[in-house]
Amino acid sequence: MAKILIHSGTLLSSSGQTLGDVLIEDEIIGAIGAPGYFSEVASTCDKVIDATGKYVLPGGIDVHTHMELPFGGTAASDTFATGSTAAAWGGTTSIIDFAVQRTGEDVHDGLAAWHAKAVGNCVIDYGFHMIIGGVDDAALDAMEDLTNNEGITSFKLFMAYPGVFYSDDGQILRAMQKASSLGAMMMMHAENGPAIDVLVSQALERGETDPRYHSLTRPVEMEEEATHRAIMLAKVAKAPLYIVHMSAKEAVRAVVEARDRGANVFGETCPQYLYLSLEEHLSKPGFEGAAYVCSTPLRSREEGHQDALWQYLRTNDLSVVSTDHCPFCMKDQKELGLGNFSKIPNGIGSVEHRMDLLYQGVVTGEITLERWVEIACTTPARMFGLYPKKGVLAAGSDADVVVYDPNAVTNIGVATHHMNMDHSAYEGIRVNGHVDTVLSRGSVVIENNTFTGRVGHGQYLRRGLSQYLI
Ligand code: DUC
Ligand code: ZN
Ligand code: ZN
Repeated sequence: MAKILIHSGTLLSSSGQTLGDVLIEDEIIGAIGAPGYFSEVASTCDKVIDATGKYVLPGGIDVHTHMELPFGGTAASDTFATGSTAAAWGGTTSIIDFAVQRTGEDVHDGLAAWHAKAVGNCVIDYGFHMIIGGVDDAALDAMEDLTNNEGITSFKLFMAYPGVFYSDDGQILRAMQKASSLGAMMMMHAENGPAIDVLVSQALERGETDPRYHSLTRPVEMEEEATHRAIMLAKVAKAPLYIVHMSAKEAVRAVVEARDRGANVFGETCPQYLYLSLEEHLSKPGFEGAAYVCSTPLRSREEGHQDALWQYLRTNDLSVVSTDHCPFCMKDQKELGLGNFSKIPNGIGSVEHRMDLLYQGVVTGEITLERWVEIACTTPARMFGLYPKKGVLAAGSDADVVVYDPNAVTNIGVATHHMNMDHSAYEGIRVNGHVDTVLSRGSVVIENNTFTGRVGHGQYLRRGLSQYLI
């Protein structure tokens, strides 16, 4: 049996921190002890990692990625191999990607296509949510099969992108009723797509073609209204609801109200909505702002969305931070929207930087160390049926472990990142803190600033039901 000892680190959980040692046996955590507790077995270990002065935490779980997603006439530029490698560099040891059923396609065919992209290509473990792009009787039957037999217990619908992924309210209600009967989680892209399409056409007619119009034609009200409508539909269907990539503080207010009345409604945000803005990034001169086109869009800093999102993270009104990792290169991809912002592929890539960027929230006093672990590791695992296999340092859990050095720094940018992108939304940012060592199911994948993992090591995760539902 292969044994690894990590000793003398500060062990972090969502509820506290303590000095201690972690003994890893093959793929799982065998035991956790006080400092020195395993000193007698240290000589029998295959590897000993000194974590003195460093944090030891569960591997990050990014529950919202889009590897190779076809979008706007192109496809997200990270494969499962490049994207999962980049994730590992950044201390993320599990991803949940979105398999896609487009309108007119069979759900099982869409799922099979996603398995084919991922199998044998991942460095870290991976699971799938299923995008249902055509709610009909067959799709509803498939939701049942996927929940009961395939380990896919969460389904994403879109109130945006008419003609591509969009579901109308009747379809949404039917899917929610099905999810309710299964105990599955509904995930919602909450933006009023048909109304946005009108605003986009009117803007283009006025000659407003620059990237910043992407945000101006997707006003806060379109996210707020759709979020409220989704919550009301979920209430009627008695379904749990997880709103993805929230950027508008008014939309989160709707989640707060639902949670205050006891509803199973959850909100997710992403680093781009915490750090980037309409004024400073999307409005950069010329076509530079295209790098920051994503949906929901970046919001105005003057209106205070970013500060409000940090506050909602502190109060647990927002439960999870994922990346919505959906990378496109500027060359040949974002460039599709030169002269017409509506043709810019939507997405920002940051699967490599989520843990570091959130740790900045600890450094600047926005969140505690414990909350960092909670929103990036533990809650994602519990929310999507991976706990306690993932998301916690505990005997019997998978040995997905990050040793994090708070005294080192990370320079973010194209020259140093491992994502398949020719730009970075965080170019030039210097982060206090650095991913030191990463283990995925007991295998060291990052060490001494070197990748030691293996494409194909990552396994498919069959997930259970969310553990936040009564
Ligand atoms: N938003 C994005 O930014 N990209 C892909 C899909 C989405 O909803
Ligand atoms: Zn979305
Ligand atoms: Zn997404």
